[in-house]
Amino acid sequence: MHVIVDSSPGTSPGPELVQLLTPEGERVEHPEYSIELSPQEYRGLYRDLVLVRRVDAEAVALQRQGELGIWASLLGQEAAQVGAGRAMGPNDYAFPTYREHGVAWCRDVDPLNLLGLFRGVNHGGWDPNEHNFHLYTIVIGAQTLHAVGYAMGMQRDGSGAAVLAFFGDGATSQGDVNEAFNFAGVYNAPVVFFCQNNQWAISEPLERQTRAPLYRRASGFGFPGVRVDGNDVLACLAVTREALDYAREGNGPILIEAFTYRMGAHTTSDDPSRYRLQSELEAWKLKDPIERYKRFLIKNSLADSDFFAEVDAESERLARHMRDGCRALPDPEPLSLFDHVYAEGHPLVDEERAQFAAYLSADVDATAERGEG
Ligand SMILES: Cc1ncc(C[n+]2csc(CCOP(=O)(O)OP(=O)(O)O)c2C)c(N)n1
Repeated sequence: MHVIVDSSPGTSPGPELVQLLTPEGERVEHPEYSIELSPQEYRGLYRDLVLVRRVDAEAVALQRQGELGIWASLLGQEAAQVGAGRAMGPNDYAFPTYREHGVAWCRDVDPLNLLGLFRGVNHGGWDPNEHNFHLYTIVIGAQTLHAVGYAMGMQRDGSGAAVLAFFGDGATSQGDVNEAFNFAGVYNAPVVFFCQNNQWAISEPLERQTRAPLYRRASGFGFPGVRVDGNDVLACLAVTREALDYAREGNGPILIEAFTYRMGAHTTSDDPSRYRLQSELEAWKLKDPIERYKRFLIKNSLADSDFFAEVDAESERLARHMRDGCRALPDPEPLSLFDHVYAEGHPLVDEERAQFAAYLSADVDATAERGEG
């Protein structure tokens, strides 16, 4: 028997990696992907990257001060998220995990909403349909199924738009993600699967998830896959734009693997020094998505010191907005728990709401009787 085994574990980027910017900020050409933006658009991407990193840093600090229960940092993944987020058209719809703060930014979700979720005072607080950005999903991989179902609905409605489904490398081991791939392929759903391969699923390294590069998983389900440098915002934008066009034109799903690195802890409850070497982080710091893009802008005279100073000032204003706004977030009204369970209400939920309201008022009376009110 002649057996061909591809045992490449998929842990090194390889020649298939789509790149338009080297880690030194040199613009390079790619035979299949190109990008040409106006100077203002080039500067806009830098602004996004810096402000998104600031949102993240400020949230980590707020968690350390006891203002948030937990936070999942996106440090290192800014380019993947801004590139993908800015590739979306107004009618496209995104399904995030719990780490897509950069995509939320691109969909005009106020970062205070994200803080509310991690503070435990709301479920996200934004209207998904207003931003075409679904609520965060903590259950690993589940949102890929929601995304495919939504895409199938859009297909039937003839909306002409596409869905962008986010997930991590660890999620590719979930049944849900593989079921989503299969349904999307079989029904030719207009969905772009965007996997941020940040090399770690909490403490599990990529080599525990797959023997083959993740982008190649798509071929087994009958659709194309592409691997992009996830720390190169221009490549992520170019590849995602083209993938969304491909899906909108009725060609079916496509998988993008954005090869990147989670530079921070999994969440503020995690200590990565217990399972990975500092030298690995140091190597990835040299590929920092913001530093490389800043070098590109300077080398090509696309931005001057006034521009960088203005972005820094804006970053300070945003940080103040987050600090002040977070502490001022109101506690939720207990009965709001029963809102939005069903689109048009349900007798069982109404009954539960009435029971809980009775319980709350009984509790208040008992407290008053004990003279503690
Ligand atoms: C169904 C399910 N199983 C386990 C968990 C616990 N869990 C939370 S994050 C995580 C790792 C996810 O890794 P990955 O998909 O690579 O995404 P990343 O966190 O690196 O962005 C796990 C196992 C969960 N939230 N949901």
